[in-house]
Amino acid sequence: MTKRAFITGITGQDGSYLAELLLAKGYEVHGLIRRASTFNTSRIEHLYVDPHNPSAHLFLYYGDLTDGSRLVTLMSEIRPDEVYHLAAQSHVRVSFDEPEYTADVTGTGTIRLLEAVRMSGIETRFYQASSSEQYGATPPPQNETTPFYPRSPYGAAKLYSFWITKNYREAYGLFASNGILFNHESPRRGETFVTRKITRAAARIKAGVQDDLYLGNLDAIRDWGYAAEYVEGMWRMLQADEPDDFVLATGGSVTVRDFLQTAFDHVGLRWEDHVKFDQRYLRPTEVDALVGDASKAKSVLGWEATVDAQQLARIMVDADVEALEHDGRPWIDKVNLASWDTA
Ligand code: NAP
Ligand code: G4F
Repeated sequence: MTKRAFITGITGQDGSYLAELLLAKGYEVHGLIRRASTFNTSRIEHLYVDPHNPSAHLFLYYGDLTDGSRLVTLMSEIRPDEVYHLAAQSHVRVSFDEPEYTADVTGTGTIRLLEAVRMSGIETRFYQASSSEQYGATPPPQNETTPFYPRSPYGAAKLYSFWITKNYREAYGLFASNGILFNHESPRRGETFVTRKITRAAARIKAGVQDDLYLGNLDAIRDWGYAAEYVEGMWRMLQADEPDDFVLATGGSVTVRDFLQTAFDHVGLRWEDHVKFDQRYLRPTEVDALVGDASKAKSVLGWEATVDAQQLARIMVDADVEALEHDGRPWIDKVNLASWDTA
């Protein structure tokens, strides 16, 4: 029997890797996309086959986490075996600018989807994309028993989603698991998250199409892993015997400054010659240090990260260098990134 998966956030970094993984495993993949005036499907273009073609296994549907009745319709019609809930307003700095919207999408959006599952009466397994941001001010190392102390509207919204997912597990017997994922990155990472901002800038400065890189707090510590590995962990959570909550992390502890050093070294540049401070990238409350302990995922799911932050930085810089070389547009695209990146 072909398994059917439904992915919210399929156009995002993780959604694209997960869709790739599930298609490779023989799943039929159904994804929620937002209507936009420009195409927002670039991360999954390589997977798309015209649905009129019998070989098509990927199907896309317009919808939005703010539209509960649409979610009910989709759950009733698609009747997925597995639901991967990845969609969110996922940018921490932006959540301070748009706290109410972030609560609606990143928090309430989850209850809309859980209710859609419940109201449609389907038998399905549910994955919630929970976050290490939920630990916030609680010092590392962090694992499944560490108390949460969110430090942003995003972290607080994710905390709601975490608990409501657990509540549906306990109240209705839904097979619902939280993946508490530490930062994971890739060449597909959104351009305003710090790792991608750095690797893209390193490539552009090396190519002579950018001079400076404006950043905020360089002292923050993160546990950066490779997104392609983390989606395997999500899938394993839904194949487990019991629903549960799992941390996925590398266990590594790296500052933003360390990541800068590795990325710029890789293209033979000194970051100190190009990086400037801009306070607009500071957050009203910062999360100083996130370092995960993923030993439960290793023992129960057999999942372990293999790519560390240094390897990841080099993978991402190489991809950004290659993208510049093949795109052909950097010469007409000479912009100062700080002029549009307010996140
Ligand atoms: P991402 O690249 O920002 O992708 C977010 C996805 O959500 C996109 O597909 C986006 O659609 C969609 N989306 C946003 N608002 C929506 C709405 N109102 N209705 C429907 N879809 C909406 O995020 P990611 O890095 O892949 O992360 C995936 C999930 O894991 C997120 O929930 C994130 O908060 C969580 N998480 C991420 C990390 C990490 O380090 N990456 C760590 C822990 C948890 P568009 O393409 O149209 O914008
Ligand atoms: O790359 P970031 O924006 O990621 P952050 O805030 O850790 O959030 C990411 O990871 C979470 C998991 O812990 C996810 F839940 C969330 O969805 C997202 O994927 O910032 C990382 C660090 C922060 O301490 C920030 O203050 O980098 C610091 N930073 C310094 N300069 C900057 C910048 N961050 C951004 N985005 N832009 C800067 O210029």
